[in-house]
Amino acid sequence: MKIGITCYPTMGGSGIIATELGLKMAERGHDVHFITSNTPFRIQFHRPNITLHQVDVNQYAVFQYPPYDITLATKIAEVINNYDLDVLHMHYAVPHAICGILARQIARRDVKIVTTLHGTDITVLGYDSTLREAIKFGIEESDVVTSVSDALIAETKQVINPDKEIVTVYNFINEQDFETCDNPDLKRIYGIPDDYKVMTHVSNFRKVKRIQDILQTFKITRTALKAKLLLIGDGPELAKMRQLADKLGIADDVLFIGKQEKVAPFYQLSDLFLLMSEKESFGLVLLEAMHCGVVCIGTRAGGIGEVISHDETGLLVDVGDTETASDYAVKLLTDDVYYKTLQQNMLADIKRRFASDHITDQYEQLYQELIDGQ
Ligand code: GMT
Repeated sequence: MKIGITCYPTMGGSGIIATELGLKMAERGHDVHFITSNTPFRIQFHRPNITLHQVDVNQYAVFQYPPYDITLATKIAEVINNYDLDVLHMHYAVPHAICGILARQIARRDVKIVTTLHGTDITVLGYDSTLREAIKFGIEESDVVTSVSDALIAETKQVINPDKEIVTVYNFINEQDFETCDNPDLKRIYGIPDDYKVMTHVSNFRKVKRIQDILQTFKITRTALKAKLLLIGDGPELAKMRQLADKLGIADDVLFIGKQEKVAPFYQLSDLFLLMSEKESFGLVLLEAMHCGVVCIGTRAGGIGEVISHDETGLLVDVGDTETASDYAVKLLTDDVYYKTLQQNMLADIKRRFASDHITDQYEQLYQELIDGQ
């Protein structure tokens, strides 16, 4: 198959999924074309059946805003025609699905469009009346629409109500990048004493991640045991959260690590991972942490409850419930038998439900059925 992929190529979960899926498809012998504003950050070396097409948006005085969407659609149309694409896989309904639909019209070719909903296009933009109809159009005009969780499908129906069936295809990770192993050296490099437990969070520090709840949970947990909190990533809330760590009197035990290209070593030195978001369609970081053997506490928001089964493969709390989160943290970090039970269940469960080959099979079948006209 000849597959075109458009995503935001920076370090977000949607860009990671789009890139890893493209790499898996290329491994299976398909021709993969990334049509993006930058090289997807996980593609660091050349592979024969992957072609990168960069979208350069020119700025002209006549435009108040650079026309990214139209330039992208034009580029996609060019790639459709030059490489005779069979399928376009667009990540995000706006703008990418709409750019794909426009590109198909510009190219005047019957290329099939698969759109994956990742969350923000529904859970944030879907509530914006200036975009809702465009999102609906992008969904309805795609040939197949997938969502990264059942919860996101439910919210899409409630907010957008499109006349379109949406199927859940869960996220996956490249297993080789997230192996379970100890990393005592890194613990030492960061000055973390051996007898300290390590709690970790990774995100883009958007408001929806509720980093304040992670700090609060840590503050309570820390009264019961020796622990450090690693906060990895950068984003709009970072400066405020540094101030909050000071205000809560926990700054000495909170390490703001910043944005990291390779996060696996940080999971490998962690004992617990926290994701306390108020909106989260899936939570790819949970899968990453779990693969490295770290048991997670998440909120009952969006699709987190589809990744973690409460009291079986991890623990869930209501959004904002930092008291229960810290009770759970103390239990996990002091009861080794309980920790190991959840860890074993978790490792078996993710292998069964989120294996990269299993998820790639599902996308490959969707592409093939579209091409075969089923
Ligand atoms: O979480 C973010 O803010 C980044 C965002 C993105 O565009 O990459 O992540 C979304 O897509 C990921 C991949 O499907 C999901 O794992 C994240 O849960 C989802 N984020 C939200 O729903 C807030």
